[in-house]
Amino acid sequence: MSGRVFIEHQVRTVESLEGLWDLFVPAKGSTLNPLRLAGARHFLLPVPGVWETLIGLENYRGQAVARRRFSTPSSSYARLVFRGVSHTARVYLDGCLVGQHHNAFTPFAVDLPALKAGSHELLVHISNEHGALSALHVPNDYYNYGGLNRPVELQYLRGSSYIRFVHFTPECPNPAAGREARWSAGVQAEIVNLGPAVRTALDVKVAGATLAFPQRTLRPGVTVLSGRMAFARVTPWDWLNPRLYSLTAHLMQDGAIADDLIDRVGFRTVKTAGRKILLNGRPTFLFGFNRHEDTALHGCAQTFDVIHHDIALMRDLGVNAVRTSHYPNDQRFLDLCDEHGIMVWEESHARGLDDARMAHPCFRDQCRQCIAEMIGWHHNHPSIVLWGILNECASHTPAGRKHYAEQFRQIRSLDRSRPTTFASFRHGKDLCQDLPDVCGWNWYHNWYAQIPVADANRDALRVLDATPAGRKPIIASEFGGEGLYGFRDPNRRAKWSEDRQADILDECLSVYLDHPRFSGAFIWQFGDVRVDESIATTRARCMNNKGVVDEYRRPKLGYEIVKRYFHAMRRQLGGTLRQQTRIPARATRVAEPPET
Ligand code: ADA
Repeated sequence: MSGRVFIEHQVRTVESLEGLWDLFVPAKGSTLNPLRLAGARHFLLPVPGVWETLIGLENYRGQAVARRRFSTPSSSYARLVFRGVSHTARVYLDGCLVGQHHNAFTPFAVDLPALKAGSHELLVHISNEHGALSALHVPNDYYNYGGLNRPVELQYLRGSSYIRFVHFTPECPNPAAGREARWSAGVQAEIVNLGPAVRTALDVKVAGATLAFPQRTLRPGVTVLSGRMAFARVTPWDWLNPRLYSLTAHLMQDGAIADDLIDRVGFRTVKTAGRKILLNGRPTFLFGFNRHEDTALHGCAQTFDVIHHDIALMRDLGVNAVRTSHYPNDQRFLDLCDEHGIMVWEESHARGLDDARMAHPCFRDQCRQCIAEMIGWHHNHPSIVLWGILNECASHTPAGRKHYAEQFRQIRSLDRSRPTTFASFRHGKDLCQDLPDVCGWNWYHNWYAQIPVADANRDALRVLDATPAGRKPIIASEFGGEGLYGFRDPNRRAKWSEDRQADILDECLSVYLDHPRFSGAFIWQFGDVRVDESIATTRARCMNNKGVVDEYRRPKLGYEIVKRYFHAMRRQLGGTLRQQTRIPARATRVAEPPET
């Protein structure tokens, strides 16, 4: 298993670098030189993996060097693809610095134009420090782990050029018209040439249609090709019928396939109209969870079986949506959301940053890079229906507003096919509600406050509707309460008990799920997560315990209540949807269309 749940390349040779890596940690009081590891403490790190899962490093915050040796059979152009390194990486190959990256939650690649035959030493110098250069990885209500948290691949290229991305953007003027819907797509391909100029052609196939880019001279560097495709008859992607199609791109050189890229796409449009979110032209309602990537035995380096199990639990609970709080997620998780009809509010990395933190000298660049990588790598996922930013940052100040405005401009310059959003808790003091397409509001009326949700919600909506949010869809983006797994208190129902958490969720869902003013409701949160020691005073076990399952995925009392509400929503909304679009009674995992 590499970085996706399907094979991305048949022409490119992809070697997974998963498995045991050497890990070197500086001896106490010493510094770490990646090129002189003598004297460092040695561990073995399963990759993907974070060092907090290793005995003796459970609380280690600092630097380490991960080392892996490999051999190549012949000289070739190659790429190293890191799906996630937490949280700052400097990559050395045979003693030379060949790449670097900041942010645990977005992939990056390192081109190797002249990889010689023979054995090689790969070193990744990693830091999970809350250092002076880290504006987003700061002490927070989730944990900043250290390690190679997502898969690592070595890709051998057949020639000097490769297809980096093919962005497929479905469009339709009448998506609710069933068989008469007129689907088309914008296609933008990025080709990288690591060698001298070459003559190449490119073709892109989807659902029986082919877009052929005629032969041209590919100069060294990046070439962007754009075109359009039209489709006779395709089945839309919807949360009840998540129909996927293969996208296959071939780069041709001297009459042979020099490189390929396989992806999956879906035909769906998502827009806003007044106070509604429209999926394929019809109002929709997103219901589900906020989910951190964090489990007891893996930290943020979730293996595929763990990811798959989370999806299975969310399907059991009946969700039709998930919010990737508060950072871009592992693409294997997004692939499964595509397959299982789970709509995604994907969010760039930021949580709870005030003006001072947003003024950090690295803040703008780190946000810009995270957004560019999130959209660059995740563009084709049909399940992603919202791009979100800056959860509960300083949206109540003029300085903060400048950042929100800049980041929404950046998103719209990269992808206009999805609405934008952010989650605020500034309520009546927010200065940014004119900026997003969809407004997210985090409310904890019956946890941090102690007021009946229905009353508080009515007052809150009155305030909210007096702002620019009044003209837009609103999502209850966070609500819930702490519940310590195993703390049962059926009579007193004290705060922190599972019983009280179940009551809190019952009350919230009874208000938010059926409220005509809302277009979505996301419970905070799916699973309990580790938090930074610095905020442990309000976080029992040094965890955020608001999950409906704990960090071992054991369900709490609230699980069955949530399941009842969400399945009722599926029946109610699904029934309506089926009538509207004649969707088969049971969404089936459809086979891939026959390739032409
Ligand atoms: C905020 C924040 C979440 C989490 C939550 C809580 O809304 O967005 O990340 O910290 O509060 O548990 O209080």
